[in-house]
Amino acid sequence: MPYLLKYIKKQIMKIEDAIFGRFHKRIEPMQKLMSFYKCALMEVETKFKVLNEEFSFLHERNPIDSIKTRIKSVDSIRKKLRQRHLTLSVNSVEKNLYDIAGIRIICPFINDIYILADCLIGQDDITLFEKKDYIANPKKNGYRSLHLIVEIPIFLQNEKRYVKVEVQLRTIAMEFWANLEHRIRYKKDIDKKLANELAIELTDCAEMSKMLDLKMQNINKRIDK
Ligand code: 0O2
Repeated sequence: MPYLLKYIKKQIMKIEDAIFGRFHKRIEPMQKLMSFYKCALMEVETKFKVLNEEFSFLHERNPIDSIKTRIKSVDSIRKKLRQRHLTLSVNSVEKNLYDIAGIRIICPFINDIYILADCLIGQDDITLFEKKDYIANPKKNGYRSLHLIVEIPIFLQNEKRYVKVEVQLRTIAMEFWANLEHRIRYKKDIDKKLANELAIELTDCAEMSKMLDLKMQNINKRIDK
């Protein structure tokens, strides 16, 4: 019986994939929605570039080291909808997923993160939807970053659309740590014992990176004085 259930489930997933895949490739609404996310990302990226420019003019240093943007792949969207038992449809994507458009702002110092986040949230065309401060409250594994979900208007030929964008702000040290942790997490054929050992080491590293961030920030403050 479990085999039969598994078989039926697999067949349903195949049908869903075919429908979702087809509708992604051929049907306009999904492509249209994805292009709205791209536009929203451009808007948010520009906002950060403007803030960086102004800050560097005022303080003679850049609060942004680098910016990364990404649009979630259709495969990842499908996976996420399925994990959450949500309908595979364009409406469902727009209504339920807030991280289709993602921008990561990498800063030299922790202070820069909060200054930039406050400046963004304070802009009158931005609506803050969600804020998760994993710097003040790191995850159990040591993960640190400031996450924001914001909504921004994009102006099209005949309409104005509001689009959600996930903003992740972190320091260079946090980015270094998160990239390595991500690599281990998504490595499929890693030995379980080794994975556990590495997870413990990474938690130690998270503590070290936190100390490093604080020390570097302190040095920077003294330079400024
Ligand atoms: P990807 O490929 O980076 O987009 P949600 O995403 O809202 O469904 P959650 O966990 O409530 O789920 O959101 P949260 O906590 O805001 O985390 C979302 C994103 O933050 C993740 O996206 C990662 O990019 C990053 N992140 C969160 N926790 C960790 C962590 O422990 N380690 C690392 N390396 N990154 C983390 P995705 O969708 O997982 O992946």
